[in-house]
Amino acid sequence: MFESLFDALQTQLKSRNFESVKLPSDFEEHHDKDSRYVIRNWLFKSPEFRRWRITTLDGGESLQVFNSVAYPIFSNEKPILGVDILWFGKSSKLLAVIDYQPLIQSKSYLEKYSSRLKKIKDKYLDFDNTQMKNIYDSTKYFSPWVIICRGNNDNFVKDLYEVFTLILEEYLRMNEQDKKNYFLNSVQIKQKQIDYDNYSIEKDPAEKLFKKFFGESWTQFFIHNFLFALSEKHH
Ligand code: BLA
Repeated sequence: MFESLFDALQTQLKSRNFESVKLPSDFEEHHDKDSRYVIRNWLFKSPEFRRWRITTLDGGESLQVFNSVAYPIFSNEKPILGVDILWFGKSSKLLAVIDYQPLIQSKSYLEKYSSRLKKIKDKYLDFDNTQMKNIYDSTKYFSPWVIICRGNNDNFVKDLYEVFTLILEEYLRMNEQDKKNYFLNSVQIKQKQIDYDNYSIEKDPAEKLFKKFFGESWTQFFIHNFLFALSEKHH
């Protein structure tokens, strides 16, 4: 269902000379025992990005997920790009969350990097929502302009493509244009990215779904070694 988003992202990364990183076959593609759910993963890197991962979960009519996280290298203080887009077939609900996820919450950092989302989002009224339920703490690793959209119609899917590609292009541009740091040094950036992975592992509602489909041990291995690879491994 989100193939067009996936294709747009892959095209952008390939045209910018990102290198594709080979994954263990069990991460490349993994099925539940009835093959009703299939999870696929891709990993890219470049001189500016230490890790750009993409995950899709294909549950046919009942569930479709497109998830991606871009981590700049430790000498680059830019926000993490976070994308979580889900379609729940039974209730016909689409949830799209996209953010330039800030490493710190200082006003000037947010203004400099994350506020670029505002210009994009202002053009698409359906996406003018920043209200989160309480799964995540909206003041930790989310910006005031986080895009959270809950919808269900076709028009929305078309807008989603435009919003996604605009956000992606702006994010890549921001990382190409200004390579100086103004707020954090490499030690701090690294610590913030570790903390992001630990925080995400603690909050991510995906774990519950994965356990249901793929079992406890594969799920633990997958989230600690692929989704949030800097997280502490022992729990
Ligand atoms: C919410 N993400 C969710 C929910 C589920 C998933 C089941 C709750 C849905 C609901 O409230 O209706 C599921 N997330 C997944 C799955 C994957 C996944 C299956 O990552 C597979 C890989 N989540 C992220 C990233 C962001 C993110 C990178 O992984 C950052 C943009 C955000 N997901 C996010 C937020 C919510 C959410 C903020 C809650 C939305 C809200 O509070 O309204």
